Amino acid sequence: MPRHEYAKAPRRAVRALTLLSAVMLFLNCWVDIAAAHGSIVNPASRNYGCWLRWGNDHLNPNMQQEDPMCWQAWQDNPNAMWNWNGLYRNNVGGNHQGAVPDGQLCSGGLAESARYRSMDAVGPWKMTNIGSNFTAQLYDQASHGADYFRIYVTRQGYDAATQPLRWSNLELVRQTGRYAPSQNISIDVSAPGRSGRHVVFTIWQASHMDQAYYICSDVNFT
Ligand SMILES: [Cu+2]
Repeated sequence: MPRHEYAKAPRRAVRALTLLSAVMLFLNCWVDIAAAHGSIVNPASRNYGCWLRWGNDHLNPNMQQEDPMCWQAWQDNPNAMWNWNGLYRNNVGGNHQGAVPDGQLCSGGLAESARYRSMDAVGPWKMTNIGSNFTAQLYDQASHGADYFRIYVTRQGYDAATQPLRWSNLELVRQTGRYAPSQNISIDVSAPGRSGRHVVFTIWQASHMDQAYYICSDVNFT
């Protein structure tokens, strides 16, 4: 082999690597679109909880009796459950209260869209038992990271089983700083002075673009 042939090999390797990274970038975007996003998995968000309990058993007629709120969501639009990780709003510019009206907090103000309006339904959503100090766990398949989280818990006296959720029902109990991209993020929360049924309302401001998630988790303070 002539001497100059040796010099071509590294160039070929660089070209192959460039192509490979282009392909990986493309795959990464594709995964982001297809598999998407995330939610609070513990205490489980409304739609993640439905997916967890019924995703493998969605034709079971017992759902109506055992889990009426998931059943009404399933009847209204099965995608509320299948797309449990896709409840977000783009380009809200940090004006969460402007974008999300009272009574629509659990659909992120998306009551107009058929997919998520069932999340705002008032009734006996299944709860996760927690104590005053608990950890909120985000699972984010796309590893968007976070500019911040704001975690609110309803005030004692509010009853999510009979009253629509309004901003005035909420107390901000935790505001965080930034989180680096990761599939799993855990946030310690303290919400003393509560018992029984409550809603944990999480705003997750993702970092990859102006994308805000509005997440209701039904909890029982024990
Ligand atoms: Cu996303």
